[in-house]
Amino acid sequence: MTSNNFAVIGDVHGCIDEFSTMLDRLDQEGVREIFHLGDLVDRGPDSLGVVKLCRERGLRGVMGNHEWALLRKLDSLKAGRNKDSSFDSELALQLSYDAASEAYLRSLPKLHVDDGFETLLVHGGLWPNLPLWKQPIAVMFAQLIHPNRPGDVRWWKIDQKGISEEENYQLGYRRWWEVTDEPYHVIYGHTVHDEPFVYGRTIGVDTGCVFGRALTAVIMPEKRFIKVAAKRTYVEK
Ligand SMILES: [Mn+2]
Repeated sequence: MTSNNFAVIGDVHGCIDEFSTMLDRLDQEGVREIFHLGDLVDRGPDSLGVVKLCRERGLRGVMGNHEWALLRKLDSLKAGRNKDSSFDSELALQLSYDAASEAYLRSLPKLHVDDGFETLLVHGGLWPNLPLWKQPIAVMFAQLIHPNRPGDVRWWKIDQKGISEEENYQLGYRRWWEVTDEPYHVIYGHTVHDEPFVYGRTIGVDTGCVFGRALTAVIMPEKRFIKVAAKRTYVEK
């Protein structure tokens, strides 16, 4: 039986086994359509296998910061500027031999809006007081954001410069989901939560599969969570 709902899967990061198990589970649920939230690639065992499965299954989704970095790396390699980015060259090289997967990743938008279900998908997060069409590329990176400075992000907890969350708060940064004014439901990944995290109308579904925890999907509009436990710890957090 097919119903009029849809499912959104959190960050897969190359965890092909858990991803295919999840697709089977969602098929059993009879959801109308399955979406992903980006960060399909990198860190885990089979990044391109995951992209291939997305293509074959016709999944739609949004771009994550790891796809963005991978494509930038590929662009650098093609232009003969290998030193532009620290991203794994091996994966970029593999992608360069798979035109269909490259095209699929390049086609991913930074936001997906479903007006019927009043739901928005984004990998990282949003800035308040900014229309969707003005949201920066950094929506793929958002965790702590500066609400008045679109594009200005810091990592949650400890950022790349070793600055604590408390110090970042003193500088005006906030967890994006605490300051969003988006009226639709916002489903996001990127920030690893221990459990699926509902705050206001935001729903975080990255539960750290590649770190040995679980792959999570949410079925909308019921807000029902489906979890597939990680088979093992692929990388240490
Ligand atoms: Mn991410």
